[in-house]
Amino acid sequence: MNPETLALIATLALIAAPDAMAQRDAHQHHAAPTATALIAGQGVVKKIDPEKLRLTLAHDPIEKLGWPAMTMPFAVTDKALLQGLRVNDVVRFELRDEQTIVAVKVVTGK
Ligand SMILES: [Cu+2]
Repeated sequence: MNPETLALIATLALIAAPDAMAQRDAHQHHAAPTATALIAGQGVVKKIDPEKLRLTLAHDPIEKLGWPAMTMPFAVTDKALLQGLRVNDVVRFELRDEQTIVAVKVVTGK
């Protein structure tokens, strides 16, 4: 190997090293959203309150949260999520931060 090649390899190593660190950083950043990942659940609509942006559900157990089945009010991020819902509809929903519904879908209705 001639000195020029060695110099090139040394330069490449210097360029590559910070890059590898940046990749590790990126992975740490990827880990953060896991804490706020959405949690899916299923339940029956008990009460709809568009004024207060609230939806009361009798939800099935939510294993990820260690919750038993219960009836409780949830906040909804948008009034539009409540449109078309009726009491006794069976819905699937997605929760953010354990109390805020960000998505609702009717599975069956009566
Ligand atoms: Cu609950």
